[in-house]
Amino acid sequence: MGLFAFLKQKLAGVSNKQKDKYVVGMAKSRHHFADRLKALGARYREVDDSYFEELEQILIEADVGVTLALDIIDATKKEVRTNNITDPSAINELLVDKMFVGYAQSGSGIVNEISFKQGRPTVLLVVGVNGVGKTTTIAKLAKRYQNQGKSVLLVAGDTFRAGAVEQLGVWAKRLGVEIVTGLENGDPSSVAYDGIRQAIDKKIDLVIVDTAGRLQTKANLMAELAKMRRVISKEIEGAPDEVFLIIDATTGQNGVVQAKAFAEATGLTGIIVTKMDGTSKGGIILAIRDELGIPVRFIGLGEKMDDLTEFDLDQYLYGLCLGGE
Ligand SMILES: Nc1nc2c(ncn2[C@@H]2O[C@H](COP(=O)(O)OP(=O)(O)OP(=O)(O)O)[C@@H](O)[C@H]2O)c(=O)[nH]1
Ligand SMILES: [Mg+2]
Repeated sequence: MGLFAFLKQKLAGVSNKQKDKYVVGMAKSRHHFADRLKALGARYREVDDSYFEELEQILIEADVGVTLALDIIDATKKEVRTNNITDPSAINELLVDKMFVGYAQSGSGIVNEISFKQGRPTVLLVVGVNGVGKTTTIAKLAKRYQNQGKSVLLVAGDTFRAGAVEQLGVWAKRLGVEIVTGLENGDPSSVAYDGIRQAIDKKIDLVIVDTAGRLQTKANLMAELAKMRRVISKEIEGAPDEVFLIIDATTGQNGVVQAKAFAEATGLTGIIVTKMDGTSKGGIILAIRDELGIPVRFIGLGEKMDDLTEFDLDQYLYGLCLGGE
């Protein structure tokens, strides 16, 4: 069975509401990627070198990363030669298959949901460059775990940007969760400390620590994150249990550069890719997996509270390649 038929069959049991999240959210990426693949297949009767060059271009423009694009093309070419395939539409399917084989192998066994610690608060630290969607994603996560019956406390660790504390405060109020704030321009580590102490006292299940956006090249700001981490681990051994990097899908390959720097400074247990709905370059997820090996745990597919969903490779593929069919 071909990959497309396989995917359709595999997702038959997934609710339309869930599938639609990917189908709607990834429309831009799909138009850019799947529609171009189809058009390419229609233009060529038989494949030749220029066909593969165009194929490579489509992959690179979908932001899967140059190294991965070349690997995928090589693997596809090999199989085309070995099996004497000449029909371009069969090759498209083969290409998509090759794109995902690597991800499926390296990504198996990953649990997306936060795993909760018993008998103490579970701590999640959220980091990333400016404006990527950290605070919004924190609100979305708070809602998700609140719905699962967990008590949540938010820590307003962005003491730097004017209005940041209020922004988180509005979400806390709307969701009805607790929030711990500090002084504007105060030390974010001391707010983190206060938050953790309160969470322990109140036996909170999940503490989510917001942080100010920072460029990964600013050494002093990266050191500040490392300090927050240390302060948290002094209060709760082993915490933070999760450190999520938020990457804006529209930033493309720079997201990979950001991830490398943040991983070095704070360690990362997961990545959330936001604004997938606003980009035509949905291949970024594959580039992240290929170059970093850090799991993408959730993706943001819109600005609303429910527009955060667990990352699922099959549904992602469906949204990227098939959803409109
Ligand atoms: N379309 C879309 N917009 C999003 C998504 N996630 C966040 N946004 C928007 O991105 C903008 C920035 O979001 P914030 O949550 O303030 O980003 P931040 O990383 O906390 O920003 P700083 O604290 O200033 O670094 C807001 O307008 C959000 O509504 C998403 O998945 N899709
Ligand atoms: Mg913020």
